[in-house]
Amino acid sequence: MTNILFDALFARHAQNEATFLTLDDGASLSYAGFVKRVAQLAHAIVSAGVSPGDRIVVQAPKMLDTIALYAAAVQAGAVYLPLNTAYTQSEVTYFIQDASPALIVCDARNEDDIRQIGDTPVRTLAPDGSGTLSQAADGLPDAFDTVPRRAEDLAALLYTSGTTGRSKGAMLSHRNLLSNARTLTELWQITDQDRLIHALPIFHTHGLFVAMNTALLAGAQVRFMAAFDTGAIIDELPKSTLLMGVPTFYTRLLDDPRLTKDLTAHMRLFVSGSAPLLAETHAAFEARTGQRILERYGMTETNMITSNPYDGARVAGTVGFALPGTEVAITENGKPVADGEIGMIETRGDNVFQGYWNMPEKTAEELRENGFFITGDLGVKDAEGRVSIVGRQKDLIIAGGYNIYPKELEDVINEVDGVLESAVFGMPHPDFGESVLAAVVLEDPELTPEGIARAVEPQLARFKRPRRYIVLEALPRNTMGKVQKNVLRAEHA
Ligand code: MLC
Ligand code: AMP
Repeated sequence: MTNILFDALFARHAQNEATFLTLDDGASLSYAGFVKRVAQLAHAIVSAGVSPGDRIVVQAPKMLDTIALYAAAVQAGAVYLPLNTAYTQSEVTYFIQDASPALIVCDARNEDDIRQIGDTPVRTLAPDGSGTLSQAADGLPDAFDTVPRRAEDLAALLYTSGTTGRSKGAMLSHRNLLSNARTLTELWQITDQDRLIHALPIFHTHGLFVAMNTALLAGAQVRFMAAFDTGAIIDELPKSTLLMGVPTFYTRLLDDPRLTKDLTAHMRLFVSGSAPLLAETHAAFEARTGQRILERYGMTETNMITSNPYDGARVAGTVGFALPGTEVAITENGKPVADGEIGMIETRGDNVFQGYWNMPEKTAEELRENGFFITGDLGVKDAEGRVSIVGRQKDLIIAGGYNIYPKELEDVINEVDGVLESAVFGMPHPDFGESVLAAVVLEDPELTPEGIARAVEPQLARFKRPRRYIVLEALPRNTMGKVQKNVLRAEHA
C-alpha cells in the first residue's frame, strides 16, 4: 500500500531544486526544501500525539508552515481540517466538539481562547516562526516514513455550513483530491513553466485544493501571498502566468487603472470560481486586458464539477462542461430533464466526497445510492452539454466567495433577548457580489439594531454579520406561513 496523494503531490519533488513558494518578504523555498520541512512537521505532529486517521484542526495564518502542515498531515496519514481564520471561539468550539481532533494548531495570538475550548493538545503557528509547532519542528529529522493510506481513506475534512444551520464536515478521500487535481492540471495545461499568483485563503477548497494541489502536481512556482491585496497582484502580474480567484478579485482588479493589456501580457490563464462571475465582469475584463476569464464551478463536497474549456469558447455566464471523469445530470424529482430545461444539478465521479462526518442521515439526503450528489444548485444544460447555473434551491448567500447560510444567522439572532424572529437575506453588493441583511421583529421595542449587532458579535465571524438590520412589524409570509425572502429583497433593494 502507498499514499497516492502524498506521492503525487509531494514525495516526487524530494529532489526537485526548482522554486516552489515565494513569500511576501521575497524569501523563496525550493520543492526539495519544502518536502524536508514537511517531514519535520510530520515528526512534530506525531510527537504531539497524532496517529493515522486522527483529525488535526488548523486555524492558522497563511504562511509556509501552514501549507507544509497540510502536507505533513497527509504524510502522517492524518486528516487535515482547516478552519476560516475569521471564526470566533464559539464557532471553533462546534468544529472541535464535532470532529474530536487529536491536535489543534492555531494562531499563536489565539492560543488562550483555543485552550479554553477543551483539553485537546494545542500547538501554535506565528508568521515570525515563533509558534510552538514551528519551534518543535525545527530540530527534527528532515525525512519521515510516509504512512500508507488506501485511496478511499480520508485526507481532509472541510466543514461547509448547512441549510439546517449546523455545519457539516465533508469527508474527502485521497482519491477525491488527487483525481480532481489531475483532471484540472491537465485541462488547464498547468506545467512547471507556470507561476501562480496565490492570494486565496488556504482553508477552503478553492485556495487549498484547486490552486495548491494543481500547482504541486505540476511542479509550478507559487507566489504565495498572505492576504489578498490588489496592488500586490498588479505588481506580480507581469512575472506570472496564472491567477485563480473569486469574482471579487476580478472586480477589484478592474477598479484599478493599472490593469491593462500590457500588464497582463505575460499571463496565460485567469480562473474564476466559488461564486457567479457576472457576464459584465467577464466582458469588461476582456475589453481591458484581452484575456477571457475561465469560469469553473464546484463545491466543497464535490471538488470541481465543470469548467469552461481551455481551448474553445469560454462563454460568459456559463460554467462550461462536466470535467472529464465527472458526470453532471440536471434533474427534477431525481429524473433527468430535457436539454434546455432547468433542474437540480447533480454530479457523480471520483470527485464526489465520502459523506458527512458523523451525519449518516444528512449524507443519505444529499448523496444518492447510485453515487450522484445533489448540489442544491439549479442549472440548465444545452445540447452540447454546456452548463449554466441559474439559481440555488438552497437558501445561501455567497459574499466574496464565502458561503453564508441564513439559517445559521437566524438561529443566532433569534436567541438575542428582545428579538421575536428574524429573516436573513442577501442583496446585490458591488464588491462582494452579495451582502447580508437581516429583517427582525422585536419583542422588546427598546432593542436597537446596534444592540442586536453587539449581541451576535461573539457568535459570528465578521464576514457573516449582517451589514444592516431592518426592524419590521411582521415578516412577509405566504399562505403556507413561509417567509417570503423575495419580497424582502424587492422591498429593500
Ligand atoms: C471580508 N469581509 C467580508 C468578506 N471578506 N465580508 C463579506 N464577505 C466576504 N467575503 C469583511 C471583513 O469581515 C471586514 O469586515 C471587511 O470585509 C474587510 O475585511 P478584509 O479582510 O480587509 O477583506 P479582504 O481582505 O479585502 O477580503 C476580501 C476577499 C476575501 C474577497 C479577498 O473575502 C477572500 O479571500 N475571499 C475568498 C473566499 C474563498 O476562498 N472562497 C472559496 C470557497 S471554496 P469589518 O466588519 O471588519 O469591516 C468554494 C468552492 C469553489 O466555494 O467552487 O471554489
Ligand atoms: P462551498 O460550499 O463553499 O464549497 O460553495 C459551493 C457553492 O458555491 C456551489 O454550490 C455554488 O452555489 C457556488 N459556486 C461555486 N462556483 C460557482 C460558479 N462558478 N458560479 C456560481 N456559483 C458557484
